[in-house]
Amino acid sequence: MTHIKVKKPWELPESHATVETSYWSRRRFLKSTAGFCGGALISGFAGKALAGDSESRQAALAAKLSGTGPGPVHPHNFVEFSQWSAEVAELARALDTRAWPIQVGGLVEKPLYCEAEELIASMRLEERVYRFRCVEGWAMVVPWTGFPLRSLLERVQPLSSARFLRFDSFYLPAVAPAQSESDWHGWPYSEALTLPEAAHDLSFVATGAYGRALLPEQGAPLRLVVPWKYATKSLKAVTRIEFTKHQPEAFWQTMHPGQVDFHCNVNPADWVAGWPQHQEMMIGTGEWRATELLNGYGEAVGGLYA
Ligand SMILES: Nc1nc2c(c(=O)[nH]1)N[C@H]1C(S)=C(S)[C@@H](COP(=O)(O)O)O[C@H]1N2
Ligand SMILES: [Mo]
Repeated sequence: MTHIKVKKPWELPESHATVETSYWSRRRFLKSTAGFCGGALISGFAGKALAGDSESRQAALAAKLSGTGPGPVHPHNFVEFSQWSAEVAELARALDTRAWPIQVGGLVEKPLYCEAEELIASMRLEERVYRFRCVEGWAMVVPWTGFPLRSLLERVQPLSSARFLRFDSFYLPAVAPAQSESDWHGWPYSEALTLPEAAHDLSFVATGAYGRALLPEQGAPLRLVVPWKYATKSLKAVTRIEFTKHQPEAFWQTMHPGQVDFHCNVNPADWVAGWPQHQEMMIGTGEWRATELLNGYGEAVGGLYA
């Protein structure tokens, strides 16, 4: 029998992907926008910038741009390593992602504990070309490799009492400088989804991008990718997934109480911790455009919030 691949309405052609050299350099973004997710707000700027005072924002921007340090211009947001995006890549290379433990438990029939490599080898990998949008206002289109989160759900079989999933990244203060330097005790970086969100076809676990395995700074060996939500939800270096009955606290929600909502669904009407979200800049082309509700995935996921 011939197999006919039916195109999903949310599928983007690979030709829409951000040009790979622009993905890595992100130069145009660094020159033109200030930080939020890079974590400048973790430090002293926090209170003031949140109050929406533009002088503090300018200061946060200046600090972010001057903080490029000796690292390659290859910026990533990964606050466990540094609040300065440009030095993340170099610092993150200290993370040994081999023999990476993955634990999936809580309210499930069949808890799972194995190494990431084993899990990846047991999954059918596919490519997904997704829009990716950070609260800082930059956007890109990334060709990820990985597997649908849903296939992991099928494997562990959530109990009927499970309503949420909490995703934890690692806690390795000897390797990730910010985890030992910061006196803030909310580590590990964690995020959460509702069970229906996690079971949605679009929710994805990435193992690679642009046809290559993820590097540590990209969240190797496994990262979450939830394209209709701000990138804060796309947690890097997942090591634990816990199915829970009650809504878990997420990293940025704890950092900015009352100013970052649980869902973090992309919405042009939002102000996230004082940052307007009506516009976004495309990495690579530098084009500014209007933010789309649910990052353009409204048709696919709108039903989750109806
Ligand atoms: N563990 C962890 N995951 C994380 C973050 C982080 O600081 N730590 N930052 C988030 C934010 S705010 C963004 S914008 C993206 C950045 O992903 P990229 O560097 O692959 O573009 O990762 C997300 N996942
Ligand atoms: Mo972000």
